[in-house]
Amino acid sequence: MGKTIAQKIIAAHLLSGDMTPGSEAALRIDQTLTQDATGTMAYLEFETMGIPRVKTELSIAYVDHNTLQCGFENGDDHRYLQSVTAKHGVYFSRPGNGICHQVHLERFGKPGKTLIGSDSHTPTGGGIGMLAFGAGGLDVAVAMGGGAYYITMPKMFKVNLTGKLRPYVTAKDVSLELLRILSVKGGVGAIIEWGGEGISTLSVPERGTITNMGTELGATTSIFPSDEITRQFLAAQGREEDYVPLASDPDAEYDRIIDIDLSSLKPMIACPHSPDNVVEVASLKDVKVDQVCIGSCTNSSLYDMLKVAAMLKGKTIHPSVSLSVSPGSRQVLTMLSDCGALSDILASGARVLECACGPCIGMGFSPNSGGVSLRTFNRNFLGRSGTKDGQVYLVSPETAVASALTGYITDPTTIGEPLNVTMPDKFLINDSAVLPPVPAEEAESAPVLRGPNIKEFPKSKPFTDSLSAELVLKVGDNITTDHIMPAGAKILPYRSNIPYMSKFCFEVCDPTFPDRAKAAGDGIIVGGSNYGQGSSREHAALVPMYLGIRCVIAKSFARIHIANLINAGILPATFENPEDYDKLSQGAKLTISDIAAGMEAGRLTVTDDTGAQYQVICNMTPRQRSILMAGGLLNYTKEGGI
Ligand code: MIC
Ligand code: SF4
Repeated sequence: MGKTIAQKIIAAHLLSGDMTPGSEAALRIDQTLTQDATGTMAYLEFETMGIPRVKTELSIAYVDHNTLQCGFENGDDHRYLQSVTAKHGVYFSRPGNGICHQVHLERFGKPGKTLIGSDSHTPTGGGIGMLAFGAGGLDVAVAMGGGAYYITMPKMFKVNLTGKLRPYVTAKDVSLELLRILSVKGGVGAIIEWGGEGISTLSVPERGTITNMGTELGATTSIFPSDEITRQFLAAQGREEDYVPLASDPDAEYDRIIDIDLSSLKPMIACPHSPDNVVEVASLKDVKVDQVCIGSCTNSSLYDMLKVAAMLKGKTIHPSVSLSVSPGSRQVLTMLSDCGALSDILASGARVLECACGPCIGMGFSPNSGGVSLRTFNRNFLGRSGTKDGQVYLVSPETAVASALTGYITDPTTIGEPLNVTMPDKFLINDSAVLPPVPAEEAESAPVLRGPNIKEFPKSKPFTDSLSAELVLKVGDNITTDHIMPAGAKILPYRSNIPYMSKFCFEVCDPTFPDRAKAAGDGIIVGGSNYGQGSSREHAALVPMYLGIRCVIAKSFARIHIANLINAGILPATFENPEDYDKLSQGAKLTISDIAAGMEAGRLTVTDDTGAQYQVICNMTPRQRSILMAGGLLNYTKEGGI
């Protein structure tokens, strides 16, 4: 049987395990990336491992999330990151150089290579034919140290594209259409490969938009072939030598094939508060808009920005709309400026923000109370914008500009002549904001600069054979990591300070949770399906662990979050009978006995204070069981586990 693209890359990087769906495969990782909000923790973990120099082909740390610097915290973290990376052989992309995924696509991504990143949108690299996974910081630290990255072998889905996008219909609309078809759970346990004759009409940045949003489907990752379009992009970035062709075999088999005809697509929009709440833009034409934000790792490429500039040229935005534009990288911003397009954006009345995540993660530009905000981003979870009752919609840059001009949600296909924007033959290359590490011979004496914001990594407890704990919180379906551990300007600066962050854990669902969890001692959380979707932030596991949570029982889990729970020493289990979810009430005292034997059998019995019993499933590999029994990956690693 022939192989899919992902299967070929996995086969070439397989260290142990096998490639049957559902079994555990250990992969050799060629490249790692971190961003600052998850990176401080990842490098603290790397330091604890005591490995002097990274063992990957390339490891790089980006600073793109926490760039506001409202107090000493961000600045201190940046200095820590710059110094710790220099010492250990990691490149450092300075604040302002751009959003990790955009810069990585431009300057470092290589077809056929494996990449893990401490950010859930790392699969953006699939746009250039990389097999790229989002992971928790600890998994990235282990990979930097030369350890394997473990995945549960996914199923293979193929999206077959035919036709060609009509003017003003975009790659973002393709992503939103797939979210409408599959939902935020539809990609769980699968790698999504994009193919069909339609892909030859999509540039690398457009492919990056699509692989970026595969994360919102819950997919393990997404990938495009590496073809002539990829070669041209790499050549324009001055690195044609990184090109290798990659395609699936003609007889490769897929578990599911989805056909999308690009020519028949319409502009789509995701309504509050979930990326899969998708309808046609035209159906919302009477909705008044307060704010429009263009940027994020989904839609901040030069190609996107040139289209935005062309649509804004000679026009003024509607007086009741506030428009922000955040170019994805310094390369994008400089090229916009050199060709005059930046002036067209500025002249329209837009506010140009730094090349960073910015409003996407609630770092400034929060909407007004109850405000309608159209964003070209990938997530519109409740409260993420920083305004609790903000109404955030996800759209393409074209829909964003059309709406900023009219003041109402506007289908861009109704507003003008087709745009004539093309990709440049040569990008402007200036990597001066990427600092190389110090040479190995100077590393030992290189200082690591730690400010007071860097607090100790919290300690987790090993499991004994039985656990008695209170069910401290019961939540519903699709709980995101933004519910568990919110981000935003108020909390993000404390990503290296777990005790402080813990005050905000589950703030959106129940602000009394931190105090109640602490008072309970050992605690259990019960969740619905797709618990922990969204971000890769391991804080959504480390903080509950710090607050005493020992086990989460849910109907199902998101991929990265379940790995983070295990790494933090929290036992994840699923209901054998999903109806049992309704029988458990918050406040119940639960006992789980025979933990070691139950884990080995993959099934545990939970008894509540009335004596009623519930079966829960915990299918784990021997490695995962040992990590849990040791109380988390760091303890396990210290005990010699890798
Ligand atoms: C996000 O988009 O939610 C983030 C912020 O980039 C996160 C990482 C984090 O929480 O630091 C992600 O997607 O993994
Ligand atoms: Fe940054 Fe937003 Fe992308 Fe996350 S989704 S990496 S916050 S731009």
